Amino acid sequence: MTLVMGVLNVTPDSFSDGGRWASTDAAIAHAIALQAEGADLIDVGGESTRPGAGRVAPVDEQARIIPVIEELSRRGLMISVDTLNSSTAEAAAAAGAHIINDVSGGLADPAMASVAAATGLHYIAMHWRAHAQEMDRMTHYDDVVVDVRTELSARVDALLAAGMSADRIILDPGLGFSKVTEHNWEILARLNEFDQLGLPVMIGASRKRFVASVLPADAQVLERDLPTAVISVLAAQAGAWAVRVHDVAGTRTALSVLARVGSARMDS
Ligand code: PMM
Repeated sequence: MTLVMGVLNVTPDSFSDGGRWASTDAAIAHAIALQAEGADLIDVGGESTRPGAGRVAPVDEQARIIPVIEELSRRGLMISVDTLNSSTAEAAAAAGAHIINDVSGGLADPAMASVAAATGLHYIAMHWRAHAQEMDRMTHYDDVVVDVRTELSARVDALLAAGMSADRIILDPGLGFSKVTEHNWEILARLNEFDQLGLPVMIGASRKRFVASVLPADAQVLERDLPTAVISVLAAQAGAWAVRVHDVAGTRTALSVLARVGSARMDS
């Protein structure tokens, strides 16, 4: 069963929810609502990674997210921490996070691999080439799936060398990160080719720009939730470990269709 990871961006500048959850109490309330809608995991982030976004100092990032993680952990929610910084990963682990979600796969902070290994937590390594300011200039691939796979494999080697056990690593091809629209669709079309790496794979398509390529030009960001839910079903069908989404309720409904068809197939 594919897990549903609900996005909780505790940032004033997140592109898709306008920073509505920027205060601690509002963030906690939103996380609890996401859990009630069926999120298996809450992904708590304090630094926006949208194209062009500036960096946030780790101390500010931690001020935003650590109180949220402490409270959610106290309430028994499963939490991943979306961070590029080893100091934040370490603080989040101490605050009760269960998974480190590093969109740079350890490239942004040279200390991340060893710090993450020492926490003993699971670690999501996403495909990444550069920070948000530069990533749209780094979109050359000979074959996007082969190249992303090769670059992820190098990250796995670095994580293993830093002492992380393979059974704690989850991979993510990084839709929208240093990818033009067609790259993202091609990765989705060929998701099964990531099976060769022998590790769980998760997908984050939610509300990204490439998703809008199936919508009218004047569509609003929230209209991306329907195509996102379809992508989540396709990813689940391809065996994805998890999907990272803003619209948890819609994703749950979409995945229920897949589950019903699957059980009807087994019964027949
Ligand atoms: N995308 C964003 C942030 N974190 N983490 C993983 N593992 N995979 C993703 O695709 C991913 C991520 C950017 O989206 P947001 O700004 O809506 O949070």
